[in-house]
Amino acid sequence: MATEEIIQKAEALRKEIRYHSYRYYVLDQPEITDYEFDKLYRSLVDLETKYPDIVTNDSPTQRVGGKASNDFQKVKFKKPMLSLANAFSGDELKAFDARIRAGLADKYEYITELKIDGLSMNLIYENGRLLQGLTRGDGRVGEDVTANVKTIKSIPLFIENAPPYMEVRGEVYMPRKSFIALNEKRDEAGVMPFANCRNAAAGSLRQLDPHVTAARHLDFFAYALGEAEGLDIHTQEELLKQLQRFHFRVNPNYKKCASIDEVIEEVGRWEDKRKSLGYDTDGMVIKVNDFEQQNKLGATVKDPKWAMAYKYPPEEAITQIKKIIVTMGRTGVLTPSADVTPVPLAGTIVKRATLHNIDFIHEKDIREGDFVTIYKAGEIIPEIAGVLKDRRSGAEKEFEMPKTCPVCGETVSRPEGEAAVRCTNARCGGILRQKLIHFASRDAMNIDGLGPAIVDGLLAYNLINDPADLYDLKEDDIRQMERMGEKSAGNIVKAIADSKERGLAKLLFALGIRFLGAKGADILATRFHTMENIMMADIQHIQSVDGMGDVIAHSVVEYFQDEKNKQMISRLKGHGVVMHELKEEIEGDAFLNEIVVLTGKLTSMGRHEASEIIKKNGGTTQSSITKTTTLVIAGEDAGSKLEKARAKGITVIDEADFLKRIGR
Ligand code: 1X8
Repeated sequence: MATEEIIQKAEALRKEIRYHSYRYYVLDQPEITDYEFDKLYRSLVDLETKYPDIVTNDSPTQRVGGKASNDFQKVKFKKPMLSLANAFSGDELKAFDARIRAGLADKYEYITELKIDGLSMNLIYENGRLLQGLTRGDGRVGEDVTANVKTIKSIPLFIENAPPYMEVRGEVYMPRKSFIALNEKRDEAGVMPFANCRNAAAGSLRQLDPHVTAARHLDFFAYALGEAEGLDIHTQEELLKQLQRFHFRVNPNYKKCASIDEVIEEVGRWEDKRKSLGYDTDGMVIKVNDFEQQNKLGATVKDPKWAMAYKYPPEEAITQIKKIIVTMGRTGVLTPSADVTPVPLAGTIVKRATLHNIDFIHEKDIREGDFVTIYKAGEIIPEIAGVLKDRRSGAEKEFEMPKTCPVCGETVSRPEGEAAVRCTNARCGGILRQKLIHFASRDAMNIDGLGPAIVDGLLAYNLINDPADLYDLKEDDIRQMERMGEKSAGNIVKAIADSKERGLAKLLFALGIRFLGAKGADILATRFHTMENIMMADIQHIQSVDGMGDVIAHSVVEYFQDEKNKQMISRLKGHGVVMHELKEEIEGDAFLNEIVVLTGKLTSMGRHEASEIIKKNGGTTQSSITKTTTLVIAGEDAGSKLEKARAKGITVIDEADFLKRIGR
């Protein structure tokens, strides 16, 4: 049984974790390192595992869990979730303003906010605890997606000093980076990609398994209240500030405007600027600021009369498909894409658009020679929205996937239930080429200079058959390649040798195991420490790790069951490629949890060496002094950083102290 002391300890840990999650996920200003955060989190998990009866529903450990329900319960809203009337021009905004002026005797102000392209959500909090998350549904009745909403890390599960009952409304969305990464994975897996961030967010919220939702990295902006008791708020501006005090993420790009002309100016100011945000917006929302005035204006059955959505025109272009070509990804997937007549779109000249897979082509009935509308998914990836069929001449050509691999000529296969066509020839040069490029890429083994051109050369000269062969290469081998000087050959050999030290996480990612991304590789490395441990782990074991789904677990185990892969790992090991997690290479704790800035010149060693020593002794280094810095090491001629550290009251030590600490 848990004593009162243990219950208190768990509560204190939860409070601390809640605070640091808020710093990290909402403010994007962490005060502690990931390492320290993980330690805190782990202490709570350990305590709750030991005393299961102390687990609370709002514990930060309970974000991903709950049973997969096979339907989403319908729940009626206390206050309907209305939609917004749309405006498409300055004149329509002026007409809106004229209606407001006619409806109000007094002066009024507007607030403009970005319109986030996601899904509206109603979050119900009782005594500060998140009780339910409901989608908008038809506006009167929503769907209960609580288990999935809880996986969104910036949504508080518990709010301090909250009123007894409150509904917070806002938008669940998928950041562009997450969207692009998700679609890349879906393409590789032969699953239909999502057309845009909004569809991806919707699909992710409607998952039956919250683990899947958790892996999708959704986020949330709060901007309104539903039914609420005991809050004394009078304007939208006050509400946004109060929501921030409740630790919600509130989009910072709101502005109070004294007139509709100011509103129109603000709307114009964001038309281009919005494209550089990390998430999709499709317009701006204009609201009368004062709540009493909002009430006075009232609502129609559908929309409030005190607010309006200004919609930006979607950016599209029309172009013609010259040819459909097929390229190969690193797992052997053959991906069709359309070479189009170059056309400017949203700041770049688009020459090619992905077609994903053959099902996508059939669904949209895309043919060579077709005129098509293109747009940029997540503002980046050129996609085909649809075909202009009335512009067909009859000369368009239907496309078929090749029956043989365009690289090696072997028969390709399309696994049942998948949209992807793959080359399964293990010796296919196309797969090997992609594998090698991936292996050497920056987030993998980071082999400087080993790009596609050099890989092509190495393959053409028959110098390598798999990544392990890279470590056998001698300068002379490389020098036989055309246009390869002595110096660059030497540099490549050195860069390859340097890459041996990247550590387990990078190596795992570099292997190109299906579905295992950089983040997943990190998680595995942290959890299992050595390659040997991972190779011995079974599916259940890997699946039990937070962040590892069933699909990744299967894929990892399958990879290491393959004899050829095992042999390659063993050869990599033979070459001295580091096979363990680097963070584990701790020599001492002289700088445990310290965040260190080095400044000035050290006489006994270089900066890089010093920084390695700090890391091996439990610390991390930063290049400049921030709020999180805990220690400054000042060498000779330390300048402004030293002054800054002193002014901030940060501990400063000199080189002699530094050497003493590490026992030299
Ligand atoms: C929808 C949205 C609103 C806001 C932002 N994004 C949206 N998608 C906002 O008010 N900041 S309001 C709204 C609605 O009322 N339907």
